[in-house]
Amino acid sequence: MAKEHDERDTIEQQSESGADRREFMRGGLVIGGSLVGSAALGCFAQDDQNPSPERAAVLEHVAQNKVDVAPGELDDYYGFWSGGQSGEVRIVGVPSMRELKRIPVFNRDAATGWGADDFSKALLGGRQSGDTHHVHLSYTDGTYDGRYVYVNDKASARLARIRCDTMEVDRVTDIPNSQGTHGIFPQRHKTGLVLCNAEFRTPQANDGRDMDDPSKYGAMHTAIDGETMEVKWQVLVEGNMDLCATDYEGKYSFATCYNSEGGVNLEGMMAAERDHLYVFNLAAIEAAVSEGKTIRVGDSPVPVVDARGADGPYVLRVPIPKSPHGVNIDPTGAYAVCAGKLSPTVSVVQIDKLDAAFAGQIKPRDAVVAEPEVGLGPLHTAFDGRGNAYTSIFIDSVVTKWNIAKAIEAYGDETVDPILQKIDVHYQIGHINASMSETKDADGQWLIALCKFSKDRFLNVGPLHPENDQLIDISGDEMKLVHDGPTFPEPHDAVVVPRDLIHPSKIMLRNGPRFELYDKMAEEDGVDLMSASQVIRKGPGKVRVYIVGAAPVFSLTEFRVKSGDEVQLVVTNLDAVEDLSHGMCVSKHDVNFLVNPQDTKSMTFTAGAPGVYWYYCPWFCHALHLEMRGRMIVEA
Ligand code: K7E
Ligand code: CUA
Repeated sequence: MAKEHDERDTIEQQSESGADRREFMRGGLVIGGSLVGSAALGCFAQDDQNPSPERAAVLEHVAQNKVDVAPGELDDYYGFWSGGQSGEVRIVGVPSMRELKRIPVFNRDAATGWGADDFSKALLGGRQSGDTHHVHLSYTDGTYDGRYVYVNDKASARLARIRCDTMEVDRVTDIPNSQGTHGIFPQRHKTGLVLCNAEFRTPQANDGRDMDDPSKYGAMHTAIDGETMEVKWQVLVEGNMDLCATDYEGKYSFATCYNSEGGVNLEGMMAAERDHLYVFNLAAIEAAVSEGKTIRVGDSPVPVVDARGADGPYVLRVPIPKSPHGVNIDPTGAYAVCAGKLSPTVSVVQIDKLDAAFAGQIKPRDAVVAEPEVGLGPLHTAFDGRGNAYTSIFIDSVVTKWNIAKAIEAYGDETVDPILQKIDVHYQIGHINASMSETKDADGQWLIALCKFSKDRFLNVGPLHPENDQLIDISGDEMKLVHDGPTFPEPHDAVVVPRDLIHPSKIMLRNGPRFELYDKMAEEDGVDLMSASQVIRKGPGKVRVYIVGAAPVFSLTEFRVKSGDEVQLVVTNLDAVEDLSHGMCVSKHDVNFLVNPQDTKSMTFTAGAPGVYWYYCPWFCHALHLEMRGRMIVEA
């Protein structure tokens, strides 16, 4: 990990940008005061006795507990927000709550051309929408390693990966035999598997069989390799699966199940008083896969372990009241906390009791060691690294802070009250997350409350209101609400990561699957992408046009094609200066895409009726930006 960061640092230093120098100077200026701050905090797991200038700046800032980030100042944390129905991921600065970037993932994005340029269109199979709920970063040794962000698509059962160095999607995996891929979670001991839950039960295989017999439907818990993004195996269970979690050791993964009944309508899904937490025994499952104790479902080549029915070596069902939603692992790795949704309780499962439960020595329910009442409609839980938990309560519109050790004490001793504080949030909170909450380095500084309704909190902007992502200071004994953050619908989940763990490049890195595609194309045509400036006829009705751009000119100020030609326009930005993006827009052809510094992109379209069509750079790049254009001459 350290080595990779070093390599990226070198790349950043080579870019020699003004902002690099500014960050460096800023870090240098505050280093004197930083040791006081870090001693007072004592909660970062990294080497705080000898902090890097970057980390020293973070510690200093956090120690002062500044909410306001003044003009020109940088946030202490990166927040990665899902984008819900927008199909994207957003980067939000914490604590300013300023939206810094939108990363298109499963959506067609007009600003960048994502979903329409050749690479992303192929990656998404031509689909133009998605529904992102859960974002999680890759881990090494129980904490974020700053390499990847994984995000689900509930709409089309997919998992995408964003590279943290370029902040672009490089892989998308279609998950077989699944619908409603909802909870996802990467393993935490290393960049290993990413586990993905199918929320919807479907016929297995879904090829026309069993359509009218829901008792035969099932759902898949899918393991995807976080490095290769290949589907490794699936486990078939009878109930549905909602949220997902992994332990810190690589032994188990978890899924909440709110429809153990197998209902297909509301009444049916709510019938039972208890549903359960599925616990997946990963070693037993992988042994079954390697021994071939698997089935195939439909056309998919992925091995499937059939674990439907009763508890067995692969899956354990821990009874949880009632229709549970979130499952979150505390930063010590000792407990899985399941939120009851239709029960006012959260159930605390002690993870080191699960081996005995798998061995039949105790009942699965005996692994539950606490069940405090937290309010009406508990959904998700975050942690501060000081033994406290924060549960989002949807119906009551509050966040309940409670102490885990006290809750365990209170289980059987009613005189103990584990509830420490309830704070109003506005309104109808879904997810909640705290800075580094899902790592062993939970630092107990900031809590993000993602509220579904904003009602009266902002100017009325019509029937579709913004969401309200609120910021709560949890560094002291009491929670304090410090900020309202309107967002476009609908981020479900967010993770908050100290800025020194993330090292994006300021210009494009010419590697990865997209550049494999372009390097192959250039080799085939015998051209150099960094200078190619020509029209190549690839066959009847097919033309490839290479253009390079450097502010404020394109290398071709005109090119000729024939009406009806399939035209592939390949554009390289030669500028290696940060912020100096160009783009390519062809009038009246629905062609419009971004080309970042040192980037190559392409889009394919059909040349229209004979005539002259101006193409131009749509990104403000130079005083002569408006002159950065040329003519596509379409002949009959
Ligand atoms: Cu609770 Cu999709 Cu994570 Cu929404 S899910 S809130
Ligand atoms: Cu290049 Cu505007």
